[in-house]
Amino acid sequence: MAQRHGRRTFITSSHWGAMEVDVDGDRLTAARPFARDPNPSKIAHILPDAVHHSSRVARPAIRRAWLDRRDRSGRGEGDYVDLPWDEALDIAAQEIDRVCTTHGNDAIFGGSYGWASAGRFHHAQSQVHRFLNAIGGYVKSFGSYSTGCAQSIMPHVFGIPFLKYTYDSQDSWQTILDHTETLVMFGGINPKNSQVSMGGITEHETEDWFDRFAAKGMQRINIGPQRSDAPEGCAWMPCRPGSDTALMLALAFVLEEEGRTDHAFLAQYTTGFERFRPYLMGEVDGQPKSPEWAVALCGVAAAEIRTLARRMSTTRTLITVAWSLQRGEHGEQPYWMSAVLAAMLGQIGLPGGGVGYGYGAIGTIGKSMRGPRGATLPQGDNAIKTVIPVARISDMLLHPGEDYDFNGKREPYPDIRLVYWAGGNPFHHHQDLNRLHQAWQQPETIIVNEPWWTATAQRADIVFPATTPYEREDIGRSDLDEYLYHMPQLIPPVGDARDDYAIFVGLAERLGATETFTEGRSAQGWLEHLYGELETSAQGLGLELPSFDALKDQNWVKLPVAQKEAPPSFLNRFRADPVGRPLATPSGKIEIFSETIDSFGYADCPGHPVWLPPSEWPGAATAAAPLHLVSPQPGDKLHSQFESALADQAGARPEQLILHPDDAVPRGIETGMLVKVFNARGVCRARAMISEDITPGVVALPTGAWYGKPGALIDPNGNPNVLTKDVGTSRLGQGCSAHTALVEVTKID
Ligand SMILES: Nc1nc2c(c(=O)[nH]1)N[C@H]1C(S)=C(S)[C@@H](COP(=O)(O)OP(=O)(O)OC[C@H]3O[C@@H](n4cnc5c(=O)[nH]c(N)nc54)[C@H](O)[C@@H]3O)O[C@H]1N2
Ligand SMILES: Nc1nc2c(c(=O)[nH]1)N[C@H]1C(S)=C(S)[C@@H](COP(=O)(O)OP(=O)(O)OC[C@H]3O[C@@H](n4cnc5c(=O)[nH]c(N)nc54)[C@H](O)[C@@H]3O)O[C@H]1N2
Ligand SMILES: [Mo]
Repeated sequence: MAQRHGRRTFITSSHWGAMEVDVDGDRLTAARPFARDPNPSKIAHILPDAVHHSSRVARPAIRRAWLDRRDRSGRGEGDYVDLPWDEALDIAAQEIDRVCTTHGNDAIFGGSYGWASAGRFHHAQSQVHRFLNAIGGYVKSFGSYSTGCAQSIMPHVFGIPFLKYTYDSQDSWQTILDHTETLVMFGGINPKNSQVSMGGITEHETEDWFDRFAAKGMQRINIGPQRSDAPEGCAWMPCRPGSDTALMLALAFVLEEEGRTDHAFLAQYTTGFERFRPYLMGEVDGQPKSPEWAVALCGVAAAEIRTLARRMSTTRTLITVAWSLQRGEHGEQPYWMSAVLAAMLGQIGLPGGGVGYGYGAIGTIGKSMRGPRGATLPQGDNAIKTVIPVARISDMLLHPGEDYDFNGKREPYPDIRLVYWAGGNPFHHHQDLNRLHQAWQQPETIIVNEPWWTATAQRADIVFPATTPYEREDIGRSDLDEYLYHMPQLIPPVGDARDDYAIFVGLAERLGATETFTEGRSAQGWLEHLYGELETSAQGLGLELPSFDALKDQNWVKLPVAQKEAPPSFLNRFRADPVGRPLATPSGKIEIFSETIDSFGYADCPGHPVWLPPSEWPGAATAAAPLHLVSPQPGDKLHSQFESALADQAGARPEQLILHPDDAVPRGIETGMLVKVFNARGVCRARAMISEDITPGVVALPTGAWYGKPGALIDPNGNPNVLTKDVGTSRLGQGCSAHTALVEVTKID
């Protein structure tokens, strides 16, 4: 235990910021945000209740039907047998060995998507991936629920991995403040979402930057279904979900019609405008993509579209696009089209102009500092090369051996016999949970490491109780943050919980992979090793870090990596020298038409951006499902984490559903009433909250509630994923389509 004499309050890091935590004996007693944070998240306060909640997994548990007769039916129905660690590890190791020997390692799915906890060493995904690599490999997943679709489409357009574009090429808040005159935010820039950043964020700044933008007189326009998606004071252009591409096309149409397109830029820096223009102007399909055409789709008046297009072409304009826009069917299109629109404006590569993605989605996007990198647990090599798009898990489990398309490739889904999950909660995060529940019956064995009895743990055959970050020692560090933390062990493990590392050491020992997995290091040895890496990386930047022992004493340190003007990004360099510094696309230029994508022959993602209506959106509303459901991230928490403690608070569950008075009044719904939200895929409860700040015809229910018991006719807590649609964004991106869903809402008497 790292408790130093007389010290009962410690600082620790988390995905939502640093926290000051009071400890009394073996209990956390209070937690509050670190005083250095100017705009802290409120998530901290629930920490002691959550860590000591009765929903913690106390001991290794094996589902009785599976233990007795390897019966896969009944997952989710409870009835677990607690076992001592040694016995449970023996059983799990034998089962892993059986599957590897009988079916090969490509019968193990270890994608294990999820956010887990902050802390460099005890990062659950790194641990599970390293372990599975040490025993011969596993089927992994590509991309994320956050940006899976963007990660597939955007490299075709800019020739760079999407996240590299985000972090290495987008303007910093400072550059935006200095240069941008018009900020056009598709899907907003939401400070609620900026609360979190993977690995940690100490000083939350998004709202302060917006205050400065306002003081400078920058025009800030939030385009989307909810006013609250952007800070107060921004103009709001209500727009139907799923319709942004139509609006972007109409803006492009006005530029072209009024002679505002920067053709010199297009000629020098892009390829394929001549293939796109006939579509835009309606020469190929008889339908000009005019504002008058778009109004029926997006709901924005034609005159407003024209005014905005003119403003964008006469001022330094930064187009920003929220990640949510690509989390829906045909999510490739608004992403690609936003780049085409920015190219037509000719400002890509100019400070404060062009297009940027995901500002506000997480708090560190827009920060320009780059601290020392490293302290990442190496995952080893995966001998199995099979990879599925992350959000296609139900398809994979339901259709083994069947071919599917993904970004130009056609491959069969693997035949999965064993699933190992650590650090994620698919029964919170995946779409169409009733379908996932069916798919989840297919594998022979499911093993989960979890601190809490989440909906996913409740559907596993073997559950290993994992510690939380407060029960182990770690290093807290993100290269997008100025701070470095020693995360002390605050309390002993709750119940019989073990660190993920210790769990995997136990399995590796039984499977003859100890040396490969541990490299002879204890957890303490790894911390010192990883810290050494960080020191080396810091030296490369001319920074002196405290010794690890000194950091332990200090608890945290602010590194002198002050925000500075970012070095020129690849787009600035490309603009300065398009011949000498070409993009890594086939043409060396920004691709408005992509021969590569065209060659795939996908009707749902052709060779240039097009308007493709989603299968479910306001334009396809039916009498049975007349309302469009958006399911944003929760403002008061991180996904489903700490849900059991939050749900205990009076009135906290079911989750709140926001709906417009025009939709509430005819249904006799008032604020505070319990409502039923449903469609053909599922039913959940929610508590109504009536607001003028949402577009009529749209309702919003945040993610994060734990999915209830299977077989229940109605999910009591309000998890929107009983309602969402489980289809890929297209054959190209195969991202998740969470924002594509129609529902009906009625009051519950
Ligand atoms: N409808 C809809 N659905 C969505 C989205 C949406 O917009 N709409 N968004 C999607 C997105 S972008 C995301 S990122 C996902 C998020 O989905 P997830 O990342 O799956 O959500 P979390 O609740 O963060 O899950 C992390 C889990 O790890 C556990 N955990 C924490 N620390 C540890 C640890 O040290 N060890 C172990 N073993 N476990 C640990 C937590 O208890 C928790 O159960 O949801 C997706 N789902
Ligand atoms: N507090 C908190 N912050 C978080 C998280 C959390 O769990 N809690 N999760 C983090 C994670 S993992 C991620 S990936 C990011 C996600 O960041 P985002 O993807 O930006 O966030 P969302 O909350 O999913 O969506 C933002 C808004 O987009 C709007 N929207 C939905 N569909 C459309 C559309 O078709 N068009 C337009 N114009 N708008 C649309 C909705 O009104 C929604 O409120 O957030 C991160 N931030
Ligand atoms: Mo995400």
